[in-house]
Amino acid sequence: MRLGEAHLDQSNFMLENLRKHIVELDAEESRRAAREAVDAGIDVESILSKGVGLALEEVSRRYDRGEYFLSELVMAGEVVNEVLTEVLPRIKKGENEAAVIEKGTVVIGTVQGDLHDIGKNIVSTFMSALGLRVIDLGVDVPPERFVEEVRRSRAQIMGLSCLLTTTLPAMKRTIEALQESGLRPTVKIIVGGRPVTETLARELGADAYGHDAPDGARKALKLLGRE
Ligand code: B12
Repeated sequence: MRLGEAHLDQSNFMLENLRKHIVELDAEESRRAAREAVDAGIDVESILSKGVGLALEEVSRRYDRGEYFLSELVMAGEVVNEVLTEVLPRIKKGENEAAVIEKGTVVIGTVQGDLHDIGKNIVSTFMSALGLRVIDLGVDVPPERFVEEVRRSRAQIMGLSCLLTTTLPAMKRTIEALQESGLRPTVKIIVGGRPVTETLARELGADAYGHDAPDGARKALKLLGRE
């Protein structure tokens, strides 16, 4: 086996280990596995997509099959938040250290009625790492709160996250509220989250769709004309 292959093998093993601990809802072991992966030099994007993302897909399948219940979903969220405390600070200190100049302001949040924030938090971190000033309004954010903060901060971008199909209408209402406020011509809108697609984003009246955090952060820069 060549050196490169051995390294790849070790990376795959570490990511598999991380997935296993997350799916088993073991916070301590998950956190340890995440730290080991970061220390071994596995890039953050891989840890998030092949580790955290795939593990949560498995948790979701078990929930769909009735093997996991809401309490397990809650625990999975908590375990992943633990993992993220190991992983996300490395993005800020990592390759993007030079990008501290603020290139624009983004007001981001999870729309009204929706409490999912893991994905949104990762997107915020990637956007900050690319030099954007990010104002995170949290979860269950009413349309008028988005509008108020966009006006106050003079943000150029509004970012909306939504994980439930039932809260897609809240995403629409938020975009409409921005239109009604008269601010829409000066503010670009980027949307994302599990039920959102490129087509849906267009239908909702957004300017861009990000399928994951790196994509969302890159598209935000593009909206500002600063690729
Ligand atoms: C963890 C979890 C929870 C946790 C959330 C904890 C937290 N702090 O976020 C808790 C327990 C609170 C929860 C509750 C519920 N959940 Co839940 N949950 C999940 C689970 C397992 C993981 C979500 C997640 O964090 N994914 C990982 C992140 C990294 O991915 P992501 O969010 O998609 O984000 C990425 C992209 O989408 C994108 N992105 C996201 N937002 C944005 C925004 C922008 C601007 C951009 C550019 C990109 C972007 O980038 C992110 C990073 O790469 C999913 C299943 C799944 N696989 O998604 C179910 C899931 C979303 N939940 C579901 C359900 C049904 C619920 C409940 C209704 C359950 C209940 N019976 O009460 C409640 C609803 C509560 C509420 N009002 O919101 C369903 C939704 C089904 C549907 N069709 O709508 C899912 C799909 C599970 C399932 N298989 O049924 N949940």
